[in-house]
Amino acid sequence: MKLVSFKGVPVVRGNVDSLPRKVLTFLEHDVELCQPAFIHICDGSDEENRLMLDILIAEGIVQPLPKYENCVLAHTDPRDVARVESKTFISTESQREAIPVPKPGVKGQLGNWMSPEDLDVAIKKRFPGCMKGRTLYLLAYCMGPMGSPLSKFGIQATDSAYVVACMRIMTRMGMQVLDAMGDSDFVRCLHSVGCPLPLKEPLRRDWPCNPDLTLIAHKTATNEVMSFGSGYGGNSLLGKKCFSLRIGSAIARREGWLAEHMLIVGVTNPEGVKRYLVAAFPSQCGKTNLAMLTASLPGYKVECVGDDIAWMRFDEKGQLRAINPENGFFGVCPGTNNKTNPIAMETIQRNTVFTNVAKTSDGGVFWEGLEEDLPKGVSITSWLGEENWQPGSERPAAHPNSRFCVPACQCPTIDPNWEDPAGVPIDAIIFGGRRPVGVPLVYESLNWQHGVFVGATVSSEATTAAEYSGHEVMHDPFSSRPFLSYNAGNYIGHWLEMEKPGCKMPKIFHVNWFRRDSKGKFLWPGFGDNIRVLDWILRRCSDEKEDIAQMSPVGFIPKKGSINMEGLENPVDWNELFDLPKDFWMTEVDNIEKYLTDQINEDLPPEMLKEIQDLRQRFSQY
Ligand code: OXD
Ligand code: MN
Repeated sequence: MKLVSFKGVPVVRGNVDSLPRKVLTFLEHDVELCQPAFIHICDGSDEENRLMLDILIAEGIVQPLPKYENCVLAHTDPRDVARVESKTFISTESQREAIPVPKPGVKGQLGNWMSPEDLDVAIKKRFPGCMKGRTLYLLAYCMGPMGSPLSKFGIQATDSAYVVACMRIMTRMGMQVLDAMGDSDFVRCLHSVGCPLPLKEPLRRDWPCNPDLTLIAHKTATNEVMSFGSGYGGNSLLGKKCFSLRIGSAIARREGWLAEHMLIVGVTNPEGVKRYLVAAFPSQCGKTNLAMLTASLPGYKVECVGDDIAWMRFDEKGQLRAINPENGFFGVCPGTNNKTNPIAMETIQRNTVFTNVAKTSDGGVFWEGLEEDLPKGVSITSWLGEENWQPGSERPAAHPNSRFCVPACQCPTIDPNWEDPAGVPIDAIIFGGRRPVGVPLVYESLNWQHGVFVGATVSSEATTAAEYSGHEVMHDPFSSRPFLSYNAGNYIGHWLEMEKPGCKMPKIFHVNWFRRDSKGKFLWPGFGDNIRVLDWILRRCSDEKEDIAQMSPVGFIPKKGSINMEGLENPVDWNELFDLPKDFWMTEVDNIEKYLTDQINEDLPPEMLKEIQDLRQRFSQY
């Protein structure tokens, strides 16, 4: 069979002539720059997916997992295991558009900027000829439900079949998207693992990547992402953090909506009343667990719309509505088990790509937290290939950031409205973090402006492990610090501007599941018992005004006994959970003030200075 070619490059699958004009121009540019050996236009079919997995198996990048249905396991080069914030850049004409200018002598922590000129140089150093000998896969995808006015299109060119397989899970991808796109605009994403053939040096663990030259660059003005050198996670599945959060929030600012690092759930109470809420926690603080919560209170049901990202805008009636732009879950494996998240465990039995977890001799997977589920007589090979790995070994069985990538529709508690093109109505916004001391289980902000302050001042204990270290609590505004794509001062300003006459502003809350007693023991059981806190929050959003809250210096806190504690396995210490130590909070206000004024400096909205003053004032009188 004679292959059709495009710009002299054979097209091994798909029909270039049927591509929308703008997509063709994009392809032409990428082909000329990257010089692939073949072009493959992805159709998103099952058959194509099988082909991708067969290629990956033949190349030694993934292996089948016969214990489950259609699941595979990938192991990366150990140097390519996580998002790399230090190599992630926003490129805008002026630096101040992208990041605030900190106070003199202060190192900025709110993103990395690159000038368009420097980015051009960086691109020229990396992309010309970077796909030599490889196939360029062209993916058309849609972030958000097909046909929703809130959804957006993307096109990604990539030379990684692993990325194709994962993007097919994480986004709506393929022919139906190309058909629906017509001449609509799309976010332009170019990705290369940075290993043209023939290789200059041998691959490690068969995983192509180029850690020395890794770069993830965003041009927010023109909706472009260029990612080089990494094949893993948010560095390469460009629909997720790069598009849905970084480019997404820049578009959202221009168009007057919000793109946030938030889960979305629907909660139905025993009376059958259902309300939706969104919650923002920093990475690895339990968003996926909360999104898939199994309620410990009888009669309550929690249904999942999304576990990581929410796109939200007010409709014509002034109701805030949210969609989940994603189509799958890219969740952290270690710690996930039948106690912490039985729903996730059920979800990942089929059609899942696991990455960097350990393998069992019966063709299954293993990670820290699954010890009790391990069948007798089974041996473990660690993610690094250590055979007969034993619990307690020096190195973990699975990488701490190992992941499952699975279609959302497989989740047994997926919300029936999760693909509603209109989005789901949001009544409450929750912020939170890991705060071992001083921060109560839950409080409600006094008003929208105070709620924005609560979001801007999110902090969380830096953790890669579950043990209590009592170490550094890091600021993470809106739980989005690694995903900010424009000046954090303007980000806060945009949130403030969302409050408009005619809009029903959701209430804003802060939760902390991670407070500890003086011996370092958690004060709150968490997991399924978090429904008790969600219940209080949603009662606060109800039109029936119950007498369940009281004013405190941080905001409204629950009146003693107003959170349903019936049936808790162990009693909790209410006073300790809601204690507001004055000395802690006076220091906290100083820290907040220093962080915001050091980092955001002249771009900090004055409303935040007023909130700092008011919080200090309330505590000084406490
Ligand atoms: C993620 C993250 O992968 O936030 O979702 O790091
Ligand atoms: Mn995330």
